[in-house]
Amino acid sequence: MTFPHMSSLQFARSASMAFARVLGAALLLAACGSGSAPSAPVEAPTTQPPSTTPPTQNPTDTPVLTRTVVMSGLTGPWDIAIATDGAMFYTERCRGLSVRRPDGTTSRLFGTSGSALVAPDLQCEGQSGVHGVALDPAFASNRTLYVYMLSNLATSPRTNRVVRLVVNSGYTAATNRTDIITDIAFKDVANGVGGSGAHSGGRLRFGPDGFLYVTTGDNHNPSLPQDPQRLGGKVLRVTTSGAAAPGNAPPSGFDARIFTYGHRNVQGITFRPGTGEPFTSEHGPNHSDEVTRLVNGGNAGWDPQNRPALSCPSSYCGYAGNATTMPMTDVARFPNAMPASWTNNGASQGMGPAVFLEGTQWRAWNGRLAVGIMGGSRLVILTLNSAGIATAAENASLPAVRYRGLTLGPDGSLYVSTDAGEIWRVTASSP
Ligand SMILES: [Ca+2]
Repeated sequence: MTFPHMSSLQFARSASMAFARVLGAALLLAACGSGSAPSAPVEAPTTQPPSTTPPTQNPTDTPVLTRTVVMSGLTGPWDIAIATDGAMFYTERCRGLSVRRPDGTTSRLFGTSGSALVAPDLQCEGQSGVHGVALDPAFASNRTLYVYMLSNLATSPRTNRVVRLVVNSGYTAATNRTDIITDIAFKDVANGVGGSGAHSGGRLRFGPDGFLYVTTGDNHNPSLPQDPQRLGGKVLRVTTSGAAAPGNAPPSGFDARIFTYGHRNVQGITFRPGTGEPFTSEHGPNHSDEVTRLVNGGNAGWDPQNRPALSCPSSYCGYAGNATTMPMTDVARFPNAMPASWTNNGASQGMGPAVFLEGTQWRAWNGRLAVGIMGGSRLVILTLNSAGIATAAENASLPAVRYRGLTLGPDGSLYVSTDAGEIWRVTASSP
């Protein structure tokens, strides 16, 4: 499906985005205090620089966005999870899990040296390391959360795993590490299409059904997405102990933890308000970033193997073709594949995370899907019809950065992590 590429309205928004960027930069400079140029990012995160971008005027139905830089100077922030008391957990890909308490102070809870609980097995390699974080639905009472990480506890190959932790009441310590999934495929060695550590997926989210959804990637491994037993190129749905959730309906012979398969590299998963349907977002190769509405047991249609007409390094055809010869959703091979909800106009811009916006403060965007684009440096707001197909797309008036993580907080605000080392809070209000 296609959309008009840039309407006059979008053009006006682009102009206002540029203005907001300049204004945001000016405010950040002002926040440095001395009037000198901002210093380079430092290891230790800073908190609460008072750099809030004032609202800009928008059309009546579009919410006014107010962006506050909550943290800066982080090292590769990846994902965010927020407790009801306002404590904000965040991961940094090569460091681990940290928390920013409601008073603004921080602690490193889990990961490399200096963390309250050190994980000597933690690896940071290529795109991989510490990725998703999700709070247990009963976090307020059981203090339990989940982290996705690359580990060397298994070797040849190493694996991505999901680790369960318990955090104390003061948010100063993590204990009771339990590895609940230990066998998620990892690209251990480079091959003809790229270095090790590629395509590890790694987003964690609880669904409204109370089960944990885990997204994985194809590792540049041609057979992985359609493999019934290995866990790469999948969405898993498990209990808080990592067991297959009841009701998973993959085809016969599949690992029972698999909810959907045939994925390339799923970077986001979120659940539609009202229906609870899971939607994923994933990178395209050199075309077709995809948003997909998941169906239990469904095939997402990615199969980068056995394409004799293409020249495929290391037998991986994922980069060898085009939208016709190497489609993200191959309905010729898999007629019942789940269709794409949106393909980013056929482009590949490094689609990252996705989250549904919810709450009347989001005005016309209430119930719409926010999708972070990394290479494309924008946040897209999709309107979906009842069949889950996008009928409109617009860019939010926010700075052009690589959007790595998106989380809706309990306060209804959108929290964003960026590859520039920042975490923002974006609040919505009426014009
Ligand atoms: Ca697909």
